[in-house]
Amino acid sequence: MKTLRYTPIPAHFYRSTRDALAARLPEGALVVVHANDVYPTNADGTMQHHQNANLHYLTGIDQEETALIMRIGKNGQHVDTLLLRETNERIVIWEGARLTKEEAEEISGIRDVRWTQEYQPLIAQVAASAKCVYWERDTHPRRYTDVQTRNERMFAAFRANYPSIEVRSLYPLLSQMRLVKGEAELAQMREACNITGAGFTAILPHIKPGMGEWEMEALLSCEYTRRRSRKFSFLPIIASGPDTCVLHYISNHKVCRNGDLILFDVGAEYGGYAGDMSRTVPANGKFSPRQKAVYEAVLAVHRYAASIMLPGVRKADYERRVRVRMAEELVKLDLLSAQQIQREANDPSCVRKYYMHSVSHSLGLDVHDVCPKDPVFAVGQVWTIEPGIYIPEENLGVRIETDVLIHPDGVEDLIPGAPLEVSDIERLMRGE
Ligand SMILES: [Mn+2]
Repeated sequence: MKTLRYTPIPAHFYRSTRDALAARLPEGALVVVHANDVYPTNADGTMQHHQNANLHYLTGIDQEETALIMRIGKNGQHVDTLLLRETNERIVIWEGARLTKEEAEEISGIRDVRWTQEYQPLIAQVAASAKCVYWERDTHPRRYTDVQTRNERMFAAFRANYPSIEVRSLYPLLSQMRLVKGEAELAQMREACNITGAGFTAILPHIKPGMGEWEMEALLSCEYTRRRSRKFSFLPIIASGPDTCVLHYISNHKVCRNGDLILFDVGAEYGGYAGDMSRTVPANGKFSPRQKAVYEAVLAVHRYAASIMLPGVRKADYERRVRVRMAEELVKLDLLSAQQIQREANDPSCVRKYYMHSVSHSLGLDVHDVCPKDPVFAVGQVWTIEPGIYIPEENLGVRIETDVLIHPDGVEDLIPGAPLEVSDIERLMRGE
């Protein structure tokens, strides 16, 4: 067996995801899912490969130029073929060995593994009898890109050759399936969250005024990598002073000053799954009275959100109730007036001046994981809880984010070791 940096999920999980998908599809359907491309930079450079999440979910194969073809038969029966980039001596010497057919079978549970050269003839063969095709095409509502993905490129070629085959959307089905995590996935997510929290806690005693945000990024990267994460699960946000109010600040280029807050929104990847955590700490190790008041307000809203994230609750209603709770705190902080709130008691949009994002997103193989349009909380789902208050006129922003798993009676914090209370943060920063 090829050894990986992470412990892979057993193949029976991937068999179960393909079985569950096939059970939702009509007889005669064809499913095609390709790996993501390796994107070029300049000259002979490339970016690090990032696998297509749906391919990962259905096969566990984290290798470029991979494709999955499923033919759906009667009563959810299915015949699966995995196509792999052929490995050769030159590739072994320059890039290291790629998966053999045997290794790919062991990871994915797919017996029929072929080299990619067989892709076109196989497509020609299966298209002849297909009634419809479910092609992997990313239709995330906030997706915006000019870049054609490998799936779109392969789809365009397929469309040109087989214009009469009906095309249906695979994305909503997989989005629904991926929302509830399997036991094996939860093990990976717990590890991603453990690494995310433990790495952060480990660097806290080293933070001092005068330190560069990039130095904190370097320390975190070291802690995550030593714990077998392959990369940050998204570009880390380490924002001090005024940039605590910049939601997606990623340049991490400033030196933090005495009296600044520092907002960390960071996560480690493990085995393809994402951790995602935010904490806000004082550069000098001690919150000022105002910083503490804002921090406690965000923490109170966080606790409230966690208490109402229950199975059966519509996410949209949950978000609205959190805005109502946030409004109370903003009045206490003298940021909004009681009159302003009264006018919109049921859903105070005035909170958006200081709290402009939503409180929760689904988490999994993707950081902003796929999910249906109007989700309802259910057991086995993993969500972030991340309220924030941002006051640019005071150079003061606070976000507190945990990742939680929904149980029948409430949520479980998947990053239990990372400090939430002011006193715990200050104690850890003193090195105690
Ligand atoms: Mn998040």
